[in-house]
Amino acid sequence: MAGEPQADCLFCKIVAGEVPATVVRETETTVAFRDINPQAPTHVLVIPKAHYADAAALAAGAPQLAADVLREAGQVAADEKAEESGYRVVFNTGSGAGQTVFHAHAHVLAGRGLEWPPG
Ligand code: DGP
Repeated sequence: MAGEPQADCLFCKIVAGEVPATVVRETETTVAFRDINPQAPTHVLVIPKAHYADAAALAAGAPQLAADVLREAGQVAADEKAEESGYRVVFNTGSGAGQTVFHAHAHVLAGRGLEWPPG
């Protein structure tokens, strides 16, 4: 069922504390933790605690939760002092766009120059 934890989902396991992660922020509905393979000096993932496969499913199924994730992405950027220099929030959606973990997550990237268009 939409939003229910999935036994085979890595990020559900992080939410449950079954897989360790370097958590930088947590709310009632979201967790933010450092990416295991950082692509920038700041690379934090913000996830909803509830399981939705990707950003589109999250936005369609739980719009307030999608807003919570976006708000927390902004808070991570503020905590990392990235507001002035700028930062990027990315939702890879679908394997063709590079999504490898099918639990919705926002990448918050900062701390270096970020090219546009992205690769
Ligand atoms: P994506 O490719 O957009 O699905 O991003 C998945 C990200 O998750 C990727 O940047 C690497 C990160 N990741 C994968 N496994 C783990 C893990 O066990 N712990 C943490 N902290 N990050 C992980």
